[in-house]
Amino acid sequence: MPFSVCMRDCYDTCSILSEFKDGKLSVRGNPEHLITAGFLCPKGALLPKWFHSPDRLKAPLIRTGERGSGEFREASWDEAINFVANKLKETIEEYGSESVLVYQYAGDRGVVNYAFPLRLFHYLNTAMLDYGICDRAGQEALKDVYGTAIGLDPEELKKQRLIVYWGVNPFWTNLHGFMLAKRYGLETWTVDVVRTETAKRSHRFFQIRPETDVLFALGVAKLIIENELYDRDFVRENVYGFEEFKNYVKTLSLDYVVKETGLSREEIEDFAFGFSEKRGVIHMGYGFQRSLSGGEAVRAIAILPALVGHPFGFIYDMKTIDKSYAEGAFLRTKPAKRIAQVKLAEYIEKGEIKFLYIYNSNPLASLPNQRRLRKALKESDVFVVTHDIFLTDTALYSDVVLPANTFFERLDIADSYYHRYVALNEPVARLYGKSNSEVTRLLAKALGIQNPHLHESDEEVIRKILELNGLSWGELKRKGFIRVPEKPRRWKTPSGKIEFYSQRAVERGLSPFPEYRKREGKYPLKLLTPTYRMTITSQYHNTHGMIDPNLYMNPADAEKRGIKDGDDVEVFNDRGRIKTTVKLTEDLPRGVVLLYKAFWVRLLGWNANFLTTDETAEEYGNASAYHSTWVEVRKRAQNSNSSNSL
Ligand SMILES: Nc1nc2c(c(=O)[nH]1)N[C@H]1C(S)=C(S)[C@@H](COP(=O)(O)OP(=O)(O)OC[C@H]3O[C@@H](n4cnc5c(=O)[nH]c(N)nc54)[C@H](O)[C@@H]3O)O[C@H]1N2
Ligand SMILES: Nc1nc2c(c(=O)[nH]1)N[C@H]1C(S)=C(S)[C@@H](COP(=O)(O)OP(=O)(O)OC[C@H]3O[C@@H](n4cnc5c(=O)[nH]c(N)nc54)[C@H](O)[C@@H]3O)O[C@H]1N2
Ligand SMILES: [Mo]
Repeated sequence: MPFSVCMRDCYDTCSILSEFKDGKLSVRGNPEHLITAGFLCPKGALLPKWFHSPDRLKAPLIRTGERGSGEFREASWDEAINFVANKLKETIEEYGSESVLVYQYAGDRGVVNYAFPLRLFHYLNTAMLDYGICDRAGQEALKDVYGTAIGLDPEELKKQRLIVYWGVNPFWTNLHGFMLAKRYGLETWTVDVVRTETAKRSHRFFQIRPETDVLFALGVAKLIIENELYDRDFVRENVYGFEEFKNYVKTLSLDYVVKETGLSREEIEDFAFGFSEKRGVIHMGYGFQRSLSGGEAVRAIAILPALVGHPFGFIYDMKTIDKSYAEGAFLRTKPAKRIAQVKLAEYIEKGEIKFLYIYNSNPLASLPNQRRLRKALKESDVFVVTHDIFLTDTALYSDVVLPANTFFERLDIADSYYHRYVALNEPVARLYGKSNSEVTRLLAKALGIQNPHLHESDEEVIRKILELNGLSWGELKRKGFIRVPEKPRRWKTPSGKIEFYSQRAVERGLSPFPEYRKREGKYPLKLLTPTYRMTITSQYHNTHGMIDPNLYMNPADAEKRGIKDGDDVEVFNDRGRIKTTVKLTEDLPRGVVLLYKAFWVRLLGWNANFLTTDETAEEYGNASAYHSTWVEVRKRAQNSNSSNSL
């Protein structure tokens, strides 16, 4: 039975046993893989439906109508590739290589499939993306404190008693991780604004007001320090700036923490006493740091596990192998112009991008401030190529659309940003489209590029990467996965210690200690747009249709506005206006409303990103700030059939 890997942008990176029989694909979780543990999540179980979807693109498309109109004609691969290659050449001749941008992200995590096309763009010295959409603020913040964002190996949880899920919803986003912690018998606590499915399955739930996590963490640190509950020996030897930090939290008023966070004094004390007694570890999510306060929050929370004596007592990111060979930055002869991902619309508006090559991503669903982005694309002369499995919103706005295949149709390997396994993905069947690396090789050929790195086969790249990392191809083929052992490591900060006083933050003009800034918007309600259980960002909406377009709201906020459960409402701010129905729930605190993130606009008529802000956290690498969005909601007359005005 061939081995597959679920290549979705997900913590779990599951090993799958696949079978293709009588023209039908079936899948099951690999029982030998510690994390996958023989079961798939509800989305994973639906992978055959995705693979067999009648919507899959079968032939390349060339735009014939206005951009966004959906008018295309079919073309042969030869014609489409030559068209793209000629346009690429012309753009570089006329505007220079930096006017070309390759935009890719979370579609497929295969080592080759994710990175190989970048070789072409490095070779051509084009502009490259400065990733900021997902986990960037936390990456920078953890570098400030630990010099790295790579934390605990989840298998180490076996030796722990308590895990705190802070701003993460693993029952939906990291199901196998959540089940692992339960299997290991850990006590689980959740810190979230929303009473999520994870919160409901946790031993304790701390319901915090949005963007006040910095204060909660500092309040907990103050109690741990002032009650002498911290690990003195560990702190003395391994922490830089402890005394200064102690003086900093001395001035913090716990009454103020209570007032801002919405947590009671008892809850803050319970957290401090319980966390230090049980020497807790913390899984910090990607979700909660996507706000203007996210970076400071991660810096503050990151201090807590160190106080109780953990050298790397957090879960955030994992890097087990060096994959840089696949990307081939060595092919560049000039340093890259970097374009902040969340600022794509701004660069298009300024006319700095003339050729946009998009793969593995659906920015016309996933980027914030959609109206601005769509307008910029419509009004500019940028030439857009999208390589995708489906006719996404992004594909609709493109000049050329190239059909991609799925990971069931090619060879690849994948690592995980959560656990330490590298897994093998073998081809199972072949239906339609071409892989990202196949298209790259075709483009290189059409451009007359002879450099051998642009013509290497997938297997050659994989074998080279395994060799560079000291891993065995034979073992991988036999078992379907390899555990990459962890090497001893130290903190990569300027002091070589865990920095409670961050020198790196000071260099970026930030305070040496995490700081709280109260944030309010022009509109009264905070809009959260977290992940949805049955989709991966925008994926699967078109293939199994299980989405939830409701606006969730606290009954008290609804009552003030004369809104009842099930009413039609309008949600709006300066950026956009969407129409949907409301569901009332006590799972949300007052002042907070929720829409799930990034469904297909083509299918729904709108998505949450028509409302979200494209402001970025500048000191944190221009990280996205989706959750720093405010809106107002009003009731709509029943049966008003006016459509969404996007
Ligand atoms: N409002 C709001 N918006 C958000 C977020 C949020 O929390 N709130 N979260 C953000 C986060 S964390 C992320 S990571 C981004 C993700 O944003 P995107 O990177 O845009 O992710 P997806 O929507 O999954 O789109 C991936 C696309 O890749 C395609 N694809 C899949 N496999 C392949 C392949 O092998 N080859 C090619 N060429 N294409 C393939 C899929 O069909 C899909 O259209 O969204 C962000 N958007
Ligand atoms: N089912 C499913 N799984 C996924 C994805 C998906 O789309 N669907 N996407 C994948 C991707 S790209 C990513 S990045 C990860 C994201 O994984 P998670 O981080 O688990 O997901 P999110 O839902 O974005 O955010 C988690 C929580 O942050 C909370 N939150 C928001 N603001 C605050 C705040 O100020 N403070 C606190 N404490 N909490 C806050 C939200 O209420 C939400 O419950 O999941 C991956 N896995
Ligand atoms: Mo993400």
